[in-house]
Amino acid sequence: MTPQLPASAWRGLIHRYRGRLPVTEATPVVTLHEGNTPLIPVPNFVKAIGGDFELHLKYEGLNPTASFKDRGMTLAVSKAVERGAKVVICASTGNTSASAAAYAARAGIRCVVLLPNGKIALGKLAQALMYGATTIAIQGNFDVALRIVRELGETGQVEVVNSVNPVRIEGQKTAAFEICDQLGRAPDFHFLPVGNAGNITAYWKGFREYNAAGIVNGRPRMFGWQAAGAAPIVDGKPVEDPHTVATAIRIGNPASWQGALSAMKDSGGRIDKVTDDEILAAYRLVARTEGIFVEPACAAPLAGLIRCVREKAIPAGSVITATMTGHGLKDPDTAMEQSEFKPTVVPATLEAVSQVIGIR
Ligand code: AN7
Repeated sequence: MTPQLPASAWRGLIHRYRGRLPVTEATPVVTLHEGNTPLIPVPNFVKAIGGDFELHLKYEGLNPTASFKDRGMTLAVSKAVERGAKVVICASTGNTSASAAAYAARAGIRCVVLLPNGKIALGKLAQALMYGATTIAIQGNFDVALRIVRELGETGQVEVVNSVNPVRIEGQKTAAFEICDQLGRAPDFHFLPVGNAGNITAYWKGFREYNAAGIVNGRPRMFGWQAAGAAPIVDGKPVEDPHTVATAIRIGNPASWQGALSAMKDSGGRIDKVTDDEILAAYRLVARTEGIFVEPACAAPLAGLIRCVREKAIPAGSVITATMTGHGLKDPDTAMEQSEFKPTVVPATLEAVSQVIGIR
């Protein structure tokens, strides 16, 4: 039975933005009611970094599989099912595989994921396994995995749901729509992490479309951030052996390289890199000042913003948005390392506990 819901009920982003997405009445909508994530102002963080602007974080970690990938995946799996696909496949640094596995489970089709062995955050691996994906760890990095997946796609026997599938970009652009809807305007700047570069391509498309439709007047300058050890776009050449603590963006040869460059050039933006130390400092700071726990990749744009403040590159009073692409719980190992937890073990008495807290 189809549940009767009030018209205002959130039913996922295909339902909300149907007119701007490549779907028809014939498309079977595979949804976990993704999207509609909060846009949270973070004044404590801005104060801590010495900024004099507004910053709002688009907390994409609150999607059903805890990353922004669900936006592209609801559409990619819906279109795959519409075409009669029985198997979806992707290469992934973790979040795409978690999302593909969930939406395939929802659709009742098979999912195969190729992951770089040993370089996947624990939570993401747990997700692929729990959702029942055929999980293959390859002895190579993401870029190699994606090459194999593309070759498998050419056999016509599997549907590739990486962002080389243009439908993924269409779904992901809805985050830019939501930001404008939530802010009542377009931001002056949008900051986000860059790995395979699908998301920066998607956001720029979304911001342009909303502006062209007259829903908002302006468009933001797009500021994308790579990790220093995996910064092919900044360095101007593919990175053979990328490395960074932010495993989500450990990518040496991004598929949407050109899309990222267009977003940067057309918006008057910037694509730059930050070190792992800068990433980790921002990762801790946003958690402690705002209670917002993100995975390390999300801290790349925050570290980038700290850099911009130092360079006085942001005009006073600017309205800035930044995408927090994935939830902090995805990567508990890095969180435990970074918080340097050394338990204070005490006798189980009021006195002993009071003494540690410093009250009496
Ligand atoms: C948390 O899951 O590429 O620049 O295979 O998981 O669109 O690639 C993940 C990418 C940023 C970079 N933040 O986005 C994958 C994968 C998080 C991510 C990115 C990813 P793109």
